[in-house]
Amino acid sequence: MTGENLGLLFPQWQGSGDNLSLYYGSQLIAKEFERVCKLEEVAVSLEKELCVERNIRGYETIIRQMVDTSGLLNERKPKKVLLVGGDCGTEPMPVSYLNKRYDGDLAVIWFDAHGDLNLPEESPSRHFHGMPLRHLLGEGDNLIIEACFSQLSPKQVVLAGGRDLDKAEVNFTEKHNIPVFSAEEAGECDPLVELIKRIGFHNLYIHLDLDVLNPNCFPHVGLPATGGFNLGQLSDCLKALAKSFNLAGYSILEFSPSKPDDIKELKPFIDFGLHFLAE
Ligand SMILES: [Mn+2]
Repeated sequence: MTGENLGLLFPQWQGSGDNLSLYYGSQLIAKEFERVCKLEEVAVSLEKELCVERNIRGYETIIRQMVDTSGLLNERKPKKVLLVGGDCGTEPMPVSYLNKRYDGDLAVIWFDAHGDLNLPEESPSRHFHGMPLRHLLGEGDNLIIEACFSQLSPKQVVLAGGRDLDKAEVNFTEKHNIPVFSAEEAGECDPLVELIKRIGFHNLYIHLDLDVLNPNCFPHVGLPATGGFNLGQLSDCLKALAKSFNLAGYSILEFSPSKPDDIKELKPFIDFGLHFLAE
């Protein structure tokens, strides 16, 4: 790993409300990376009692952990970021940092069964992991938006494998023309590559919430949703994207194991991350 690439372990689980296995899942993934390279860890609270403030569960902890991540990014100023989470609420700092660093020339592919596009006041669960993309797009809680390094515009965002979106999220994607590719439509990602080329982006952020995978082949997530990518298809897809663009950021999130062995299907996605960091 060169000095300009940052591997970040951010085991935040508070965005899921109460799923501490996301914490342990991130540590398991990190262990695989750390056979090869060092990751920087953002310290997170393990206190189970979380208050709802400003319509977000665990708000105070989440914002504190966000500020710590921001400090780390400011200090290291990486050119590339690998993010090992944790819940999807770990994304605002790494994505907004890279978007600023690449001056808006960054397409963000959101591989996720969910939209992560809720506003705090619209979220039935108040769980922040359903809200990070909306905040990255500049809507939601003011203090979180202000903590971000930059804002995305809707034309930078593509949802891949999204199939369990709330009504308000569907309305938002339609209003802003955010494309939503099903696993079938994405295939091995040629249509995604073509779309991003057509818009003219050179740099890419790949958000990988493991619930984008079909639970028949990978059920070890907090919020499984019927359908989705199979393992080989997703792995081919990531490779096709990385071959066509400069990969600036990559995350692996929401691994919720019930036993350590559950990690074995993740090998292609960990190898992909190792390759990314080594370049
Ligand atoms: Mn998600």
